[in-house]
Amino acid sequence: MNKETHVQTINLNDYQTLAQTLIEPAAWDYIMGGSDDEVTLRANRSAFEQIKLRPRMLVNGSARDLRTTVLGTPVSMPILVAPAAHHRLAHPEGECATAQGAGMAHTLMAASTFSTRSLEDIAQAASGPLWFQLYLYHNLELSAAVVQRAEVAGYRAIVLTADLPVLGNREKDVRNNFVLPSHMRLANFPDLIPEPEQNSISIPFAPTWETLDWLKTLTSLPIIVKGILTAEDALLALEQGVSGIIVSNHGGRQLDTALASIEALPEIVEAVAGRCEVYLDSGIRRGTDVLKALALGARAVLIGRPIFWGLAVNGAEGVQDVLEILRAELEQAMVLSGHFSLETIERSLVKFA
Ligand code: FNR
Ligand code: LAC
Repeated sequence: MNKETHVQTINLNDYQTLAQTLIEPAAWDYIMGGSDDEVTLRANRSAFEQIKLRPRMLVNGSARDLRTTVLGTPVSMPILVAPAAHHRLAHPEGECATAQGAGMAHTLMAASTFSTRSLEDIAQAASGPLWFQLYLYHNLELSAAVVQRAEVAGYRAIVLTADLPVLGNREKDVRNNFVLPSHMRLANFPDLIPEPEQNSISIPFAPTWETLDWLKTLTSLPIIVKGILTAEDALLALEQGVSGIIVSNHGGRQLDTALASIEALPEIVEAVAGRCEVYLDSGIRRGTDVLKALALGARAVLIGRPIFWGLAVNGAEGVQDVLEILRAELEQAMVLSGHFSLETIERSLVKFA
């Protein structure tokens, strides 16, 4: 039960419904929207629904342990906070509240280059581990500086987002003429004079595989590439020595009609063959979705939009609650399918339709 509103928030759908009443309509469209006809946005959900579980019965077990590690960092569950821009659209404390909520759930948050709180403020607010998501912005010197700032501030990995060489065609934002409200800035770049278009959805410049060579000279932190959807690119990422790959279509916000992330996962896991960690995001809304991703070889999943819903409804506590709901659902789904630990979850648990 949500204290202020007395609306029940027992699952992520409830959070979505309530959050919509609390977030400005144009900001809501920005957060929720996908590109073009939103085919991939819908596929991210329908692909999970089409995969069926093959539960095992009468398994002897009791202790349930959802703890795992990501690149050696302990987390309380295989569910992490995806990097996303502009959290202040959902809550005045923005990414600082998110970091608190993730810490209260004892899991990890990836903070976006395009945060509305600075990476240093986020690190100060955080009680849990952090990754820093990198967009190349403005010029390479400024981009190098944010990477180095993130390392100094204690972030544990750099996540290079690969799937945004240009912004996807989000037609809701075009129609709404959506711009970031003027009191919100890209907090990691306080010295940049705001140009009008800089307050619209900020547009980075395109990284390439060579960007990884540049990045490796700048930081000793492990590097993760986010936005991979093919085995071919997973192999190129491995050649570059990445420590992790996030299989993602950016929540259906970039190339429309691209594969659902969960459809792309098996070929990537097969190609990687254990040589780096593989994570997945896009469309995770239920514990059974997490279970399916784990069964298909993801080490952990990340959630994007539901974090905005938790933030809007109840700040840091809302973020914590969204994460705890997913944790409880995952735990129940594991027990119902005969799995008492993450280690026993395997490919045979799922059947593609
Ligand atoms: C994002 N995402 C994103 N990704 C990234 O690497 N850097 C960013 O700044 C952002 N910004 C962003 C803003 C908003 C409003 C959304 C909804 C998403 C993508 C994000 O990391 C993730 O891939 C998707 O959100 C996952 O899909 P779900 O969980 O939202 O379905
Ligand atoms: C987005 C960018 C900023 O998806 O990642 O809106």
